Order: sequence, then C-alpha cells, then structure tokens
Amino acid sequence: MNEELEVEFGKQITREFESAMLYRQLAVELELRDLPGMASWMRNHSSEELGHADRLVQHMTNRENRPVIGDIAIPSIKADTVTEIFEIALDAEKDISEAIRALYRLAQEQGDIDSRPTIDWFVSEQIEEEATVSEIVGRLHLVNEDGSGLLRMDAELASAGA
Ligand code: OFO
Repeated sequence: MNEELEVEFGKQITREFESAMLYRQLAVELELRDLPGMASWMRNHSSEELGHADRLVQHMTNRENRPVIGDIAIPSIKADTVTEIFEIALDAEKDISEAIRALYRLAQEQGDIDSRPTIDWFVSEQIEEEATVSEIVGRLHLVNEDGSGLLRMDAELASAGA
C-alpha cells in the first residue's frame, strides 16, 4: 500500500486501541454500579477491539508495511445512567464505522485491491457490532433503569458473547 493508505491504516489501528481502552473504562463504570455481568461484557468487547487492532497490524506487516501506533486518547466518561454508559459505546461504534467507510473509500480511490478483503471484513463486523450494542441500548430503554430489569440484563450479558 502507498504512504497515504499506510498512514490511514495506522490511524485506524490507533482507533481500535482507543476503543479497547474506552470499553475497559466503561467496564469500570459498571463495576462501580455493582453490575459485574455488564462489566464482564465490556471487558470481553475490549479484548475484541484489541483483536481488531491486531488484524490490521497483521495485514500491514504481511504486506511489508510498517504500522505506527499513535497516541492513545482515553475519553472522559460522563454518564449518569447505565443506559448512557451503553450509549457511549454505541456512539463510539458509529464513529468507528464511519472511519472504516473512509478507509474503504481511500483504498478504492487508490485501487488498492489487496486491502479489500480486510476492509470488507471490518465493514461486516461494524454492522454486527452496531446492531449488538444498539439492541442492548434498546432493551435498556425498555428497562428504564429499573433495578430488577438491570439485574436481569446483567445476568444475561454475563453469559453473552461481546
Ligand atoms: Fe467495535 O470496533 Fe473495532 O472495528
């Protein structure tokens, strides 16, 4: 891949690491609210994000490109409710989806056929991740911060895949 694409791939790797740290921080917020199942779901998701970063690194090194990991910016979290905690995750996923689309367009523009399978994988993954988090947010809206509803969702998410 050329230099411009190499830089943009590097930025995406950094975003995936930031996303992993965001999910870790959201897990902390949930632990503090005595919701260990939801916290565990967030930690599992954090690991998935690290896997995403690795997948991009692997793609680049396979092609003899040098991924450069940038500064990791940890966002500050302002959430009064459990619903808001998951809404932060949903917004972050939407941002990542947008970044993946931009990467797709750039690779397309530059005729970089070899990056297509990797980027296509991310496009599908983002559709799935947004749907998963969006469903959780929808259910949290139904529960409306009710204690027994939250505890039921906590138990469900403890055993659910991220
Ligand atoms: Fe949850 O997003 Fe990575 O790609």
